[in-house]
Amino acid sequence: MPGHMITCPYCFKQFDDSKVHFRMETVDPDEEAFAPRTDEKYEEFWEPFGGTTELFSPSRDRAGDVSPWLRPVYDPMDPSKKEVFGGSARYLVGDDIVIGVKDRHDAVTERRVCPACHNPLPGRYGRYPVKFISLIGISGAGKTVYLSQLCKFMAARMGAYNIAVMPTSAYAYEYMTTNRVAANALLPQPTPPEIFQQPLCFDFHFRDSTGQPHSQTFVFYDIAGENLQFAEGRADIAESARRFGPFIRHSDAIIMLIDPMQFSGDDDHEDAVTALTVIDSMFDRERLRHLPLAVCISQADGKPQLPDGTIDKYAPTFCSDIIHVPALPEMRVNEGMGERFSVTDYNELRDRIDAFVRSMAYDVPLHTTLSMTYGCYNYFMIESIGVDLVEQEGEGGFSFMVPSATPRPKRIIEPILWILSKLPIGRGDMRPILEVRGFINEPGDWTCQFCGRPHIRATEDFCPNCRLNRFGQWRCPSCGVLNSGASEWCATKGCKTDRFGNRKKMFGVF
Ligand SMILES: Nc1nc2c(ncn2[C@@H]2O[C@H](COP(=O)(O)OP(=O)(O)OP(=O)(O)O)[C@@H](O)[C@H]2O)c(=O)[nH]1
Ligand SMILES: [Mg+2]
Ligand SMILES: [Zn+2]
Ligand SMILES: [Zn+2]
Ligand SMILES: [Zn+2]
Repeated sequence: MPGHMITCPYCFKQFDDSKVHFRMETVDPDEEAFAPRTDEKYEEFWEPFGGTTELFSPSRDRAGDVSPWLRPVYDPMDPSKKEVFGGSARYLVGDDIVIGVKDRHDAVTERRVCPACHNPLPGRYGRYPVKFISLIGISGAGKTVYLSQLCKFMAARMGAYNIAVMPTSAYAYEYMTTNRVAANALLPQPTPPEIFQQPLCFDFHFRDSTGQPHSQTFVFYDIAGENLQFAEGRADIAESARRFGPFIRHSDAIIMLIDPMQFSGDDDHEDAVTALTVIDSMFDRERLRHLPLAVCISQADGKPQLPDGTIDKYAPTFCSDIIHVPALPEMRVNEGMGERFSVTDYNELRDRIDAFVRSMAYDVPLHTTLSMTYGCYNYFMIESIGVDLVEQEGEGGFSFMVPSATPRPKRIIEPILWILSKLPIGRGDMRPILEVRGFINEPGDWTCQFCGRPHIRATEDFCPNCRLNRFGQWRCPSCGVLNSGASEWCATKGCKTDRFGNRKKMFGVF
C-alpha cells in the first residue's frame, strides 16, 4: 500500500489511505449486506449542524434514487466483511493511492469515505499535501460573495500567475450557483449560522523556481459570521463557535474579511476586531504568532449607507475613502517574467491600507490587536463585485440591491497568493509554495535609523548591517551583554570584542 497520510476535511482525523472505508456501489434492498441504511457515524457528525448538506450524486448511481449517505459503508480490511468483498479486498490504486475497491458482485466503488465520520473524500483527495483555509468575519462582511467569486474566477486569475487551479468536487460549482453573483440578480442571503457547508476543495499545480512540478490541495471553509460572536452574558465564546471551532483550529491560514462600515465606529456595526477575539480564544499564543492571517477590507467598491439604510449614491466608494485612490487597480502581471506576485504593486496598496488602519487605531483597535497577537499577517483590499449595486423593485413593494452590470471582481486572489508565499510546500520541503521575488512589506517592518537599511522584519531585533537595534544598542557576540552604540568595545571586563565580533588588538603587550 502506498501509505499517504490523509486528514479528513470534516472531522480532521488522520489515517493512511489504505484505511479508508467505502460506500458500496451495489445497492440492493433485497440483499442484506447491500441494503440502504442510516449510517450512525455520519448522522453523528451532522447532528449538531441540523443535518447533512451533501449533494445527491445521481450520475453514477446504479440504484438510481439512493441518497449517497444511505449506502452501506464497509471497511475492506475488516475480516468479518470478507464476504461483502468476495474474499480479501481487491483494491484499485491510482496515482499512488487507494481509490477504489471491488465488491462481491465485481462492482467497483470509488466512493471513499473517512473511517471516522464516514464523510466522502472528494476526487483524489489525499494524493497531495492539504492546506485548510477558513474565511471568517462578522455577518455581512462579504465572505459568501467573495468565496462564490473565488469559485468562479480563481482558476483564470491564478493561471495568470502560473498556478493551475482545479476544483476537486462538484461543490465549487454548486456553491457559486447557489450563491450567485450576477447582473440584476439577488445577492446571496446571509449564511444560516447553524448549517455546515461542504468544504470547497481545489487542487493547485505549480512549478518551483527550479522547474520542478508540485501539487497541493486547498480546502476552503465558509464560517457564518454569527458563529464568531461571544455568548450573551457569558465570558466564553458561543456554543456555535465551539461547534465550528475545529474548522478554525485546524486552519493552516485564515482570511478575515472586514466590511469597511466596521471602521465607522458607530454602534450598528460590530467593530473590526470582533471576529479576531474569537480566533484568539481558539489558538495558543505560539500558533497565533505563525498563523498566516490575511486581513481583507472587502466591498472596496461599496458606498456607505445613509442613516435610513439606503446607500449613498453620491458618496465616493470605500476604496477612495480609505486609500485615496479613485478606483482599485488590478494587480499587474508582468508577462514573460514568470511572475508569481507583483511585489511593488502590492506594497503600494498595502502601505496605504496599513496607514489607514493605523490612523483608525484610536477608535478601532485593530492595529493594536494584530500587532500584539499575530506575527504573520498582512493587509488586502478586495472588490468581489466590482460594479455598482443598484436598487431593484421586487414583489410586494420590497426592493433590494443588485449588481448593475456583469460583476468584475478585483484583487480577489492576492490574499491567496500571499498565503502561498507563507506556507511551506510540506512533506519535508520547507520552501514556501510560492517563491516571491522582492520584498513584501509587512506590518512592523522597520528601517535602521543609524545606517538607513530598510526592510528589517519585526522579528529581527538588530539591524543586519550595523548590528544596532532600534535604540542604537548592540549585543556583544562574545558575552551577550547589551552595549551602547557610543562605545566601540564591549563593556564587559576583559571581553575586548566589538559589535561585529572583532577582537581588540593589543599593541606592545607581550
Ligand atoms: N458593493 C459590494 N457589496 C458587497 C461585496 N461583497 C459583499 N457585499 C454586500 O454585503 C452583503 C453581505 O455579503 P455576504 O457575502 O453574504 O456576507 P457574509 O460575510 O457571507 O455574511 P454571513 O453569511 O451572514 O456571515 C451582500 O449582500 C452585498 O450587499 C462587494 O464586493 N461589493
Ligand atoms: Mg455568508
Ligand atoms: Zn472524518
Ligand atoms: Zn543599521
Ligand atoms: Zn562582551
